[in-house]
Amino acid sequence: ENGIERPQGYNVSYHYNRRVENMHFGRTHPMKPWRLTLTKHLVMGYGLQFAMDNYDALPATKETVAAFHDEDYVDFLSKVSPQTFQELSLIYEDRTPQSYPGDMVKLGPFNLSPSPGADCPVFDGMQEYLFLYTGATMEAVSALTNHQSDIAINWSGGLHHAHKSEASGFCYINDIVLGILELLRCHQRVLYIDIDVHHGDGVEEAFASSDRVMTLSFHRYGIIDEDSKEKHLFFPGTGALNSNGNENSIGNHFALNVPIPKGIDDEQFLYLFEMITGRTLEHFRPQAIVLQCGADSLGGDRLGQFNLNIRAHGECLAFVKKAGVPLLILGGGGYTARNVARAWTHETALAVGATLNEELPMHIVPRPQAFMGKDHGDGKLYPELAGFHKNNVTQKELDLLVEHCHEELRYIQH
Ligand code: VJV
Ligand code: CA
Ligand code: ZN
Repeated sequence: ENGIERPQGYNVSYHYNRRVENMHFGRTHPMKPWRLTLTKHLVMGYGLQFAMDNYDALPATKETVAAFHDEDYVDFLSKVSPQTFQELSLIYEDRTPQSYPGDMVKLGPFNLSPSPGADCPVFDGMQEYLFLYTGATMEAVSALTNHQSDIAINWSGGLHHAHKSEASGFCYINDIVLGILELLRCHQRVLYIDIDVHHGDGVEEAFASSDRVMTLSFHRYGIIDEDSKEKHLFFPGTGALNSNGNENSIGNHFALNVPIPKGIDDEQFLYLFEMITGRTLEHFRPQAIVLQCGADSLGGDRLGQFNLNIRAHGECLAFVKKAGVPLLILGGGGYTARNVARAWTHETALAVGATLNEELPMHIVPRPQAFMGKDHGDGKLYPELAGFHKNNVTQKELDLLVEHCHEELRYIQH
């Protein structure tokens, strides 16, 4: 009942370093590392730590990070601070991208910025945060490849937008790519699944020419607000249905994208997820799976536009777990902190095979206010989150998405 046994014999490990909690991207920046504090409070409040191996993650080394990232970029990341930004910018002037059209934020080298209004600001303690979330992912991969764990969890990881030599969308180091590269040393085929509301562009791009890594992302796609005269695309704007890997390489057909309009509900999302992921598992037959569980696909998220409830989000993990291969579970987006904590606690319970009480263990949680009151979920684990966005998804659209993906999968036969 409280997750203190190991019912199905799954070995689950939890990889975390609480120093990530102290980091601040900026006072009003949507990415709040303290959502990880709230997650820890709920996980421990329910006693789930007794059902897992708990590791204190060490920071990744520069060498580890350079397995994917450009050496100049890694150097810059490990040196830069709000104090040294100006000086270092002069040295790396030629690596500075153009600003977004219409955006006032001044960008610096590698898409980093001294401005607190930027997606990827430079903040105090940044290095420590970056190398810790990456270190936790690498340690989780080690637990899997050493056969110490069947499922390894790092809620501080899952930063899918970072490119080889550029930060993007709150992501600086792509811990997912680094983790997959390491898994490839032991496993012939790795499947990456991404249920964050944003497209997993950095991971897809890194493995676009590989037939040993298949990437599958479900995401909001299209114009953010149809009623506004500004026709901005939902970030990052990639991940169209017909984007299926590098066509001129062996990786052609080894990327799947499921672009979704706003407002999708539980039943519709699970229909897509199970129809497409199920067929992908049959055709690709992965030897290991990485699941990015971005919680910004939940209803009521500050940046997301879906209507998913916590149980439906968790069904994705439960479905993937049934494949029975080594599983790396990562966090990602999630901007309404109390619901991020609820979802990732529920998913930790699914991983260990525990059922949780709907009443939050308020007497044990240090910050119960965060979960109390009508607008904050009334002390419940599974508050109703649907209905924040108008549902623009039709059955015809769902069938079109499934049909395209099934057609793509016919090229894959292992
Ligand atoms: O939409 C964008 C890019 C702009 C240019 C930069 N300005 C700041 C925002 C518009 C076009 N970026 C997205 C990035 C989303 C990243 C999601 C990451 C993940 O969940 O997939 C994985 C962890 C975006 N949407 C909203 C914002 N940026 C945003 C950024 C801010 C902000 C408010 C909204 C940055 C600073 C501050 N407020 C103070
Ligand atoms: Ca996604
Ligand atoms: Zn996201």
